[in-house]
Amino acid sequence: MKRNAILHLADLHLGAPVFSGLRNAFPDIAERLQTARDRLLGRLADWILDPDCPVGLLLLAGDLFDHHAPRPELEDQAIQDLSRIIAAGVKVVTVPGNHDELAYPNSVYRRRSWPGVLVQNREPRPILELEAGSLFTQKLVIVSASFHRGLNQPGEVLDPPEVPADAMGILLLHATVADDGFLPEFLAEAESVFRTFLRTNAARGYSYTALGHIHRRSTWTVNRMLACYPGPPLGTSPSELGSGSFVLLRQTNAGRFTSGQAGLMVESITPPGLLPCRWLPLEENVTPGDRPAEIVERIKARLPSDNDYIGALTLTGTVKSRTFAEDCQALFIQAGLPIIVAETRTRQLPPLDLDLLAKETSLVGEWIRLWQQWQEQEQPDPAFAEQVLWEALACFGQPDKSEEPS
Ligand SMILES: [Mn+2]
Repeated sequence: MKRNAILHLADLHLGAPVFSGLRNAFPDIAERLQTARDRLLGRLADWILDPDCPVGLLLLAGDLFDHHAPRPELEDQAIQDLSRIIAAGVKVVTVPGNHDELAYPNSVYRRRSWPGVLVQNREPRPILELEAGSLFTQKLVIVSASFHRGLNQPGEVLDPPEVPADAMGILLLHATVADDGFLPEFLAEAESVFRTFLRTNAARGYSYTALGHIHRRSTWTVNRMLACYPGPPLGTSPSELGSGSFVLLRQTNAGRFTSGQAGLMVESITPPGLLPCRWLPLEENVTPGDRPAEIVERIKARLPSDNDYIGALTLTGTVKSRTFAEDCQALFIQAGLPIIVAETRTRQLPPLDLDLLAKETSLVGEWIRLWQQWQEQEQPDPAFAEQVLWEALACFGQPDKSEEPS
């Protein structure tokens, strides 16, 4: 197959420790996730080496490593993997990020010669040119810059050069997008990264801004330029699950205008075998009558049949007990179900004074008195009676009087 696509990676954060809650609850699965993350480049290299793989250029938009001086075996492995990719005729361009910054004397990028093109210039300038027909039908120019702590100002705005008229331009940056309304404001504040205005880049004639730094997959079209943060394909924790896919940039049809300039398109792909495990977001609504064991059963019924998922469960609704989430977590561990009760957006009910409610001259009071009589006469299962109570109170709107959990 002709190699006519660009693989745009960013924020792999190799070596970043996986969520400690997962390690405590399911050590084996945590280890599996750690390995899957840390060996991602090796699996990518295997895929890229396949003659059917369309990737002809690999762009690494920063934070390949979680630390500027990663464990030696991680460094060796990454250099080997990238060297294999390059040996297959695929160009590789790496721009350091703020986690794996170039400025440190012991930076991974300074210790020995880094495979492929390493971006070291502080001002944006062309760092790679590919002739027309070698990857895309047009001549391709990659422009990039590397942030140097102490020499560049935090949040420094980049001023990229115009793209030559005869070429297609790609801007490769570890940066925050500074245009109004693109990112939440707190993200665009000063950090040890550049800021870039997508509208400026589009006006300078770029067809694509290959971004890194923001971990949530985002794709924009600005005028006729595309821009994308790929984010990590496999995250470290329930608060960062990862996209589960990779970003491939293709030329759809030479000369035909589609979404981007010169017909570029961003494709999300998940080649088989590349991600040996994945986070699975789960959400469950809880009512005060629910017991943790029932939640576990309900979740169990919804789980996929494979063994490659790690559930990240968000509980919503109203609970009676402060330890509801912990109790659910303990049951998931006991049942051997790889689910982390990640986030609870539940409210806790205050203790109810039923005798006081029963004295009310209201519909609720009348109902409580009937409910108490029914229990005396029929002796129903107490758990069932309680569920009936909470369902009824929910209908009366009673739980709305509860306090927010502190
Ligand atoms: Mn970063």
